[in-house]
Amino acid sequence: MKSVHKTVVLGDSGVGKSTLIYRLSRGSFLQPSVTIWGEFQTVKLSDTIKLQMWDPSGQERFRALPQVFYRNTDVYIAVVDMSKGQNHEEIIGEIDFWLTKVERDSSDNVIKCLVGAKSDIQHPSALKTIEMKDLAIKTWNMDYFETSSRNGDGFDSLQYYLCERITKEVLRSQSIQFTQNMHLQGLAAVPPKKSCKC
Ligand SMILES: Nc1nc2c(ncn2[C@@H]2O[C@H](COP(=O)(O)OP(=O)(O)OP(=O)(O)O)[C@@H](O)[C@H]2O)c(=O)[nH]1
Ligand SMILES: [Mg+2]
Repeated sequence: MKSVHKTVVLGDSGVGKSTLIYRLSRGSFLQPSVTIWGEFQTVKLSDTIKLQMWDPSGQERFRALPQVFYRNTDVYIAVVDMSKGQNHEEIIGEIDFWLTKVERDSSDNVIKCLVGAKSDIQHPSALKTIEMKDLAIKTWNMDYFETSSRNGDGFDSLQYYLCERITKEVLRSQSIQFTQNMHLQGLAAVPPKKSCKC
């Protein structure tokens, strides 16, 4: 059973990716420095689930990361900044840019969600939670969570969601593996054909 799941956190510079990873791993807020190129670290989500979290820089000048950074992703978390007050089109444009990087090399079973970060300083004209949920599900078939790395709001729901989805995915792939093994054993049990006597 796979115990470490590659998780890529995506979004423009300053949306709050590194603080989100820090909050997931340590349960607290750290004033980060801008990410240079990309970083990764292992985060223990539960006793059985670890995430290897990849944190690509959102800055324009570091966007040429090799595709290997995004390859074989099990989970991706797309992040938008709720303090900006962006409209539908702006959010779609921003997230689509990042999704094209991961979706090129990810399987249909990848777990994905959208996070509206910095809920503690949400802009008055930011889309409401219900509108964000609707946008996420209709545009990308993703679930939506609102978080604040500053005060920890929304992290319980996000962690619960990730644990539940990953556990289901692990069980699903184990059951496929089990069925394949049974099939192979079944084939092995078939008596060999009698060899030709001539
Ligand atoms: N109020 C508030 N500020 C936040 C929150 N999360 C991040 N910030 C601030 O937003 C800024 C950017 O956060 P980062 O986590 O560095 O953003 P990033 O997406 O990793 O940015 P890059 O590394 O440039 O791609 C920092 O000044 C943080 O202090 C939050 O939940 N609430
Ligand atoms: Mg960063």
